[in-house]
Amino acid sequence: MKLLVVSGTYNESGNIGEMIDTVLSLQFDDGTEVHYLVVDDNSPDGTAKIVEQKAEAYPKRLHLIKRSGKLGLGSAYKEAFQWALSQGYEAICQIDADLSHDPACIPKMLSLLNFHSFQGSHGSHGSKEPNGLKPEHTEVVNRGADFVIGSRYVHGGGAADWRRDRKFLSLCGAFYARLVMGVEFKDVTGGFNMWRDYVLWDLLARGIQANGFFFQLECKYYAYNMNYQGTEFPIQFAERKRGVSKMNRKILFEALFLAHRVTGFTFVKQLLRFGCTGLLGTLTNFILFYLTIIHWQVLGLNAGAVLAFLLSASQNYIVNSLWTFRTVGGGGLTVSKWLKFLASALFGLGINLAVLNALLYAEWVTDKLLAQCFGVLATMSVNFLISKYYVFGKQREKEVGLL
Ligand SMILES: Nc1nc2c(ncn2[C@@H]2O[C@H](COP(=O)(O)OP(=O)(O)OP(=O)(O)O)[C@@H](O)[C@H]2O)c(=O)[nH]1
Ligand SMILES: [Mg+2]
Repeated sequence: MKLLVVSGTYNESGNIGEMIDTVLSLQFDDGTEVHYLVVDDNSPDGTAKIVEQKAEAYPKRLHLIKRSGKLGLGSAYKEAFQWALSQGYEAICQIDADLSHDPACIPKMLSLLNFHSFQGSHGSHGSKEPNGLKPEHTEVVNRGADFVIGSRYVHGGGAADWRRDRKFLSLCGAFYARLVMGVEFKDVTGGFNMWRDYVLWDLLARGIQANGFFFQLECKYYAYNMNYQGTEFPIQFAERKRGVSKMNRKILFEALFLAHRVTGFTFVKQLLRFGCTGLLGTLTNFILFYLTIIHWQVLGLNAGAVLAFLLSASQNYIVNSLWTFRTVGGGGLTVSKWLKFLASALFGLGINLAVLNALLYAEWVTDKLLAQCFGVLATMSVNFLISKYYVFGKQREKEVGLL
């Protein structure tokens, strides 16, 4: 196996020397040959110079791409991936150059990868050749993972020296990305990942839009939706000791938006449709309530209310199934999903009552109508999530163009 470790660098002169020595002295049981590629964006602190000096100590194993200016980590990786594929590397490992990721994990991550060559596209996308490069895949065998994610949030992983607020923010970010993008990995924002070459062929052919921090999420999202097998390997993330972080608030807010854009705003569209369906259901409920109890007087108060609830919730189930959560190849109407939906509606009613009473009891809100607004909001949010992820299943939403 030919392995290329890749780092983007911007002002990492305090770290890059140690990174190079550590990566290039890694030992592999299976005789894997490891090379290291640094993509430097004309760092003012002379990072590239250090790499050039080191190159003499590691002939043909240390590579450098020098770019004209700070073009973003994502764009650096895109260039690195193209170069790696053109050189015939079979496994490519992304790692930050600030010593936050421990290179000692690389051999273990590599052992989780699928070692067999692979022909053509694995998923729903054609394996077009990025920029005229030619893949030489021979066999169709798949054992082990197609990509490995260095994960802080699986058992054994962590970020011990992170401040509590940073940890909280990162966890929220990971949760948000999972929620919106529907990718079943615990750590989607991390930058320590390993890929088999054929996955990168497909990713580059598909086209990755992000040039910055969001690149990490976008790659995982597409690879997941192409049905490639990803696995998480526990890593300990260490706070950088030297150099300055390039992370800032703008990048974070941008990522919040990009998570939606990359999925074709599916989450927002579903939320809006769920809301409209709920309003329609409420109207049905009122009409039934009025007809059976007040107009025709065929049912008592409770019986009428229960019937109105059952019929309007069933209507919601049908509309949500055929419209809100209509997914590619999605399952259609079934009794079991209908029962699950009714149960979640009942659960929602419980939440509504709990929030309403808690707010009034604690006197956080004195106006009953306002308290009920919060109650309905909480109910809708919970019901939406239960519907999306439980009742209608964890469908892999086939990216943009779903709705
Ligand atoms: N080539 C290139 N590399 C970059 C760029 N921005 C960041 N990097 C590198 O990407 C890696 C991760 O960046 P960091 O600044 O450490 O970002 P972070 O890990 O999210 O944040 P901290 O660990 O808190 O610093 C490091 O190796 C950086 O040098 C860029 O614009 N171009
Ligand atoms: Mg870092």
